Amino acid sequence: AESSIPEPQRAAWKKNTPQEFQTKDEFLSEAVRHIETTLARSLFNCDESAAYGGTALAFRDRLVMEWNKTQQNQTTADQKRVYYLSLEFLMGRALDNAMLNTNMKGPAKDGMGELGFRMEDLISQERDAALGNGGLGRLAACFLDSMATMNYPAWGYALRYKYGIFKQEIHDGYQVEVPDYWLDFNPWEFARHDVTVNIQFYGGVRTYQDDNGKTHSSWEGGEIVEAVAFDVPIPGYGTATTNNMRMWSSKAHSGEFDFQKFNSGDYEGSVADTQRAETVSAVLYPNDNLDRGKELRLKQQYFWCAASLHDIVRRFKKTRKPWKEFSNNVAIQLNDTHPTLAIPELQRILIDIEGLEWSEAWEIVQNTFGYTNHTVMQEALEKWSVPLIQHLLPRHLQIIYDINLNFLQYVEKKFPKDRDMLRRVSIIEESEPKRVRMAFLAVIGSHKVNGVAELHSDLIKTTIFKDFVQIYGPDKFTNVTNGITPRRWLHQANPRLSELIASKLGGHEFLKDLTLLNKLENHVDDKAFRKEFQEIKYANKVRLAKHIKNTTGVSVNPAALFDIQVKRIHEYKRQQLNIFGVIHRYLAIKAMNAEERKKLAPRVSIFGGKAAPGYWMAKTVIHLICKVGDVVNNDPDVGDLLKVIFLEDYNVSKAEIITPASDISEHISTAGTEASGTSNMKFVLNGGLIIGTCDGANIEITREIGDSNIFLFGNLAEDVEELRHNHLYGKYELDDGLRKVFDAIQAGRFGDANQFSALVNGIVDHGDYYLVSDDFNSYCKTHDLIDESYKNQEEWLTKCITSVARMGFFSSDRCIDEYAEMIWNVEPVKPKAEQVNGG
Ligand code: CJB
Repeated sequence: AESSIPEPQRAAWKKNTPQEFQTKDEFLSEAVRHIETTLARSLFNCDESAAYGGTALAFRDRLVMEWNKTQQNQTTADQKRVYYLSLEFLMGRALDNAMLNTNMKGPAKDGMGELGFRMEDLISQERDAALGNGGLGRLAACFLDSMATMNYPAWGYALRYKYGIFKQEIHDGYQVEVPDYWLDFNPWEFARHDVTVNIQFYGGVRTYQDDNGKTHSSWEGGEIVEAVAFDVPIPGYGTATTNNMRMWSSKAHSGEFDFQKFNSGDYEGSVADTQRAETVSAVLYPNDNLDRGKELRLKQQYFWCAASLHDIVRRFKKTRKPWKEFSNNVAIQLNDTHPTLAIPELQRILIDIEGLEWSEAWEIVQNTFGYTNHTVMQEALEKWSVPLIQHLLPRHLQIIYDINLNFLQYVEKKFPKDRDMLRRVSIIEESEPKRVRMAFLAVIGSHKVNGVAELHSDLIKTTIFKDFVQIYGPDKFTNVTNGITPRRWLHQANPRLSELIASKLGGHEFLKDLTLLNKLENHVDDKAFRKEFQEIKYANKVRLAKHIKNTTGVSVNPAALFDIQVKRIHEYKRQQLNIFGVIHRYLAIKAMNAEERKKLAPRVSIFGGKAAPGYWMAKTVIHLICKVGDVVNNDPDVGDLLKVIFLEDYNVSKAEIITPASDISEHISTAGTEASGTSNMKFVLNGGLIIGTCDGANIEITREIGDSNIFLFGNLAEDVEELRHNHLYGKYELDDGLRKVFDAIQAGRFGDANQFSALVNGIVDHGDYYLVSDDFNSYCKTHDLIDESYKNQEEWLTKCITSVARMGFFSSDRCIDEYAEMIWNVEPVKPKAEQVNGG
């Protein structure tokens, strides 16, 4: 390592090591140098985008220097590392985060101010890194922030999609998808053209015997796609630790760019091969909580798993430790089943390439992996067709069959005579075609399986993994309730609130230990504090109102109650319940006289979220929201009493504006369907109250903040099955209020009723799977309660402040400590004293 380098060379390096900027002037000199040279712009054509670029590159340099030191330090420390495999990382923007985490925003802001730029304008030049769909991808991003902040030696492994989640435009009330080509200018990534892995697809398996008569298998032939590493530095907050997110990009293997074709004049043919290789990492699949089983998706999964494992194994081999040490050096967390192929892949590396015995290898595999489940919904559970895997990954299919055989023999011994048990738990579903149940493979190949909130972790043990609790015992299953990073979701999104809290708690320590927020309760009666808290909420609502005006043209009154539901559009999340409730309210207003209207609290109902391009029902819900908005927002009878807004293109950077601006937010999934939810936590942390069902993390939020500070409604998870049954057998009556809403829709009051018939019929005729009718009355009554509550502004404020003070549990730092202790068995590595950031 370092000590092997001769002293004169070390001295020369040391003398020339670039210095990290510490002051405004030093920052500015770096930024201007980048604008002039890297970006080739001058004073005369330095616009906001160039100024953003120069600032970002100056910060990137700084992060890369810290990154280098961190990596070296972690290598020397020789401790166990964590690898977080996620097909989604919803990172959002990086500049503000980098400035805040390095505590250098002030100097940067002043420096750019001298050039005549406002930092907010520069920040908003950046495109979101939107490599994810929703909660699952954002959770991965929060975890990276927490792991770096707490000095865990951890890497994220990602796929470098050329196109992230599509940009949503609304045309005439319909969603239109526009491609998100985000790599145009991405100063945060660092291409590693020297770090490549050849990934094999197709081909066949050759079996042969060695001199001792032992049988071996070897995967041969097929085609090669090259994986190229791109690294993104992940700075921790208030620490020098800068971790790495490694993204894999696909390109044609240099030997594969077909020179035969090229030389024989088939230029187009050879280019087509290149493009086919690049297709692997071209696009993020835009489905949330839905599995579509497409071949290219399977290719993506294997490509990224194989490249990551190769990288991890290569790093381990450098330590020259024996294989039995592997799982003492490496913990791999599978974010959902998307990376499950890493299990047979590691087994293949160990037995086919490294020559280990099956059982020795399998023990290493099980000790290495942990699996996080994020949903119990059937349509989201991945099941790959056996013929497809056979074709693409023939050796892996054999290994999966062998894993299954060993597993079923084990089960058979434990539960002799239970044939049905074997059928139920087999990794192979006996359907036509047969399918590989990836969740079962993930459970069998991991040492721990966790759900993401208490109710959810209980549910997986009684539903989808019930048999596995019998087989392995309950200890294999655990819970890690989700959390969010307070750096982005409080400090960055709501700087004024962060400052106010810091002023009361004597500093920003709470950003690293969120439980310190509980001290805020001492200030709940402090007049000046209350006033400032309220003013901040109002200012955040004004900011959102401006955004609404700019993007939709609709003026909303910031003094109205802001009622927000932003998340992916999904039937189980029940945006339809919300918009039916809005229509119900509209009808009520129309029926009121002037006196009654005066008593009503004005409301703004705000929606946002993307629908998967092929999810027709979700698109219909967006359309209904837009059409209701058109009618309500232009009805002179209504005025300020109700406005309905659909915000286009909800994403992380917009969430930073939206989240601090709620009075109420909606988390209203059918009980038992939302594994956790994380926006619920963001809204409460920012001083908004929530209306919600007894589902996911709402339950634990209630436990923490107290049930008088949350508006819960609706049926419980334990009753859902029976209610569904009742619907199917006609043993229920459509809710009266809902019937009136449907009558209004069917009378064409929001445009062509045919457009919405599937939505209505799904409830009236087709079993109301999400129990909208059963919960409708309770939902509307709870909204009435909210109106009443909001009238008493002092009481409302007390609820908000108390809730913020009690949200400490929901920091993703707490999650990461739980994973580290219960699942990974890893310890932090303290940065070296000479490191700069945050030191
Ligand atoms: N989740 O975002 C997704 N996509 C899926 O395919 C499955 C689950 C969400 O994961 C979040 C993080 O754990 C949860 O908070 C959320 O409830 C769940 O729907």
